Amino acid sequence: MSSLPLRATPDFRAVMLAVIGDAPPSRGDFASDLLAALAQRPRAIAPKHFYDAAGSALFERICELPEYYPTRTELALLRRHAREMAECIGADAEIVEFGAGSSRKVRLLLDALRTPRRFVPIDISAEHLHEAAARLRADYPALEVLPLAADFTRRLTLPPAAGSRVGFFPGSSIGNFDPDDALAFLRAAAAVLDRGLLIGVDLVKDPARLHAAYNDAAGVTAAFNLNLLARANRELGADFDLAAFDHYAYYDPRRQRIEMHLVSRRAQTVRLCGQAFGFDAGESLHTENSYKYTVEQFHALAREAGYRPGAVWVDDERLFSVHWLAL
Ligand code: AVJ
Repeated sequence: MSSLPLRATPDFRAVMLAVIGDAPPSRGDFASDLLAALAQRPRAIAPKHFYDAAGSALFERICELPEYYPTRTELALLRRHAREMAECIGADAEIVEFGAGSSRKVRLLLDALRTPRRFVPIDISAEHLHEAAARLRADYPALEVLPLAADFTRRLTLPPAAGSRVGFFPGSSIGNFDPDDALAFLRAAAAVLDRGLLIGVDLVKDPARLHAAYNDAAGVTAAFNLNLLARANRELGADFDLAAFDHYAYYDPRRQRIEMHLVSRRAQTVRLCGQAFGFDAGESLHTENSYKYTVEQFHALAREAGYRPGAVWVDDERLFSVHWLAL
């Protein structure tokens, strides 16, 4: 067993879930994180809690939006350069995907790889994960697929590798981590990987373009953000009035990050798990950061984490990058 000690707190249940790979991370995590988020100032909660079944479905819709360029740009890079990427990954690899979601992107890699030994998709959304794994098994009957329902931001235990282990972390989900946590994640991943990591990273660009990507005209990103409160109502019996909160997302060029918030439209009191929480008018719950990097900044971070940056693929508009980080 190799383990990825991202947080010092040993969490027996999370470890067992990761080993069994067959149960959702506990609803208790959401309850305790939301209670803690509401008790602190400023209020903030980790974006991983967006991804219940409804949130995962909303995220899939975000990926199709005309304003949301990352998914289609990264897919085009994977399509265009799959052979070079497969060359970096090498033969007989075990691909471990962090936050696999629909597992759509990895198909482009699998099609280009020589004798991939096993695919290990890890996702916090168990239902979503197992549906995607079943579809993959049907389409790749020769491939062993070992889904793990787990929260890879907490701690991760992997079964013994079936081949030379390579990480796949597309979508710029690394952008959800503060730079310190991104470094810790990259280091922890390096400890469980053999050959390296293929990772998608969103690039610094025109703030107006970034703003539009997180403020789409159809309101899907707003629904995705507000689903956090809907989830609390569904799962925890909270009484959030969704019409009393606004989706607010903006780019902070100094910190090179999008911030997403849920802002209270008026003074109100919300009940959750037998406790009452007051919101002032304009008070926010910070729900997500999405950091953007230049290629040079990301290379520096990767080097600090112990990787040797290799090839980097960037689209013509320089919107998005995919990096091979060798070990
Ligand atoms: C999945 C974290 C990469 O930051 O762009 C999309 C999530 N949030 N729209 C991102 C997200 C709002 C997404 N990541």
